[in-house]
Amino acid sequence: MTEFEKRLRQLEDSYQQLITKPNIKQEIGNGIFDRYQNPILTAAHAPVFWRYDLNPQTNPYLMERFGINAAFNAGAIKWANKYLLVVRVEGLDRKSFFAVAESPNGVDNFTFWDYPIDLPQTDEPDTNVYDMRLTEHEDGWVYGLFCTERRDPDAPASDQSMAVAACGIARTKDMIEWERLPDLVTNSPQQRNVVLHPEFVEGKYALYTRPQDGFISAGTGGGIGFGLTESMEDAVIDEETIIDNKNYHTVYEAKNGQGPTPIKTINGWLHLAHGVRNTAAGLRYVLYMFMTDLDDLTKVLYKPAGYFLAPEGEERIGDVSNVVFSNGWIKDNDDTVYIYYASSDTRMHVAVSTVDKLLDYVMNTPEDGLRSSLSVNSLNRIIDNNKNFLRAEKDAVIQAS
Ligand code: M1P
Repeated sequence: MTEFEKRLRQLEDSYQQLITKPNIKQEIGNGIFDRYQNPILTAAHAPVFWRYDLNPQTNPYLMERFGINAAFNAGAIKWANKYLLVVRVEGLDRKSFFAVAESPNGVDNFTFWDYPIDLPQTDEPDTNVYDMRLTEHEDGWVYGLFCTERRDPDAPASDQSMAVAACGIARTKDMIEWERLPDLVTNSPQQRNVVLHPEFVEGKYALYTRPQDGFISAGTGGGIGFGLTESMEDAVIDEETIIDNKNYHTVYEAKNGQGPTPIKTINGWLHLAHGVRNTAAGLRYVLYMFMTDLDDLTKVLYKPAGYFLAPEGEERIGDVSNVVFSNGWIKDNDDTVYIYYASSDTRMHVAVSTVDKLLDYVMNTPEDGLRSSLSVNSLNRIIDNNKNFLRAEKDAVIQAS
């Protein structure tokens, strides 16, 4: 066996081991969701035939020709009985693109399809694309809304980081061929984290937006907005209503953004979102939840205090540390909810819950009183109730004996 063949075998063996490794639930969760032990997707999940030229004539050292840096921020959909993620795959060159990975069970064995998505361009080509949210709309299309980023045309030559973020729109009927539509037009100079609602509202398409003044800083924008457009073929939102604002001394103090498409339940629409605050160690991204009214999508009915899921252990470390981000979840036929989240802009994980558990969490967790003493009141109510309950239980045992 040649050195080339030996190395190729090693690469293929380690890839096979990785993609077939069973994922196991972590012990003792918080009762709301279960985390799993292994990330479900990493840069190393990129197929060997993406990263290497396998021809010994043209690549005698079998060296990497197209390195992958990260696999994160994935949209999600159940499709033909498979759990599909439309993953933000980032090459060593920092450009990200979309690629579909599928799993038979939603928690492990994720493998990438042979080719990344061939995303058509508009007249103004994207420099970078990322964070696709998938929505199966009642009009029959699957829409993928994502961030398209281009250099700010007003940036001076001395500044090579100023960018403009906008909402790109593509749609498909088979998850393979994608039709590109014009970018969303709003009154905000920049948009990220735009998500399409799955149902028509007043006969129009409804979108969750995230207006922002600058590329990183939300400035006067930053809340989760809501707006309507007549068409997705020429999507224009004239008026954005902020339905969930950033707020002083909360986990969404600096900015926030809608996560995946909300899930419809008998009690209301369940939303997963990310909240950002600034710290001495940099920005910290966590996930939080809230519920909106079935009839009035701009009305928030419940919003538990604080975060739903925050970076833990190794999740805290990566290219952009101290970040969790989610733009995909799947509600299965049996009401299991697979929450796909990325850690530190590096890798993908899954947390598993159910619609019932998420409803219980959202409807029964105390809301943020926005002051320490009100947080103490919430805690005291729980302690009082527990003491009363335990005393009553003890009394009942004494009486029975
Ligand atoms: O680096 C953390 C996240 O930053 C951005 O999110 P937001 O628009 O809310 O600031 C996005 O670039 C996202 O992809 C990234 O994970």
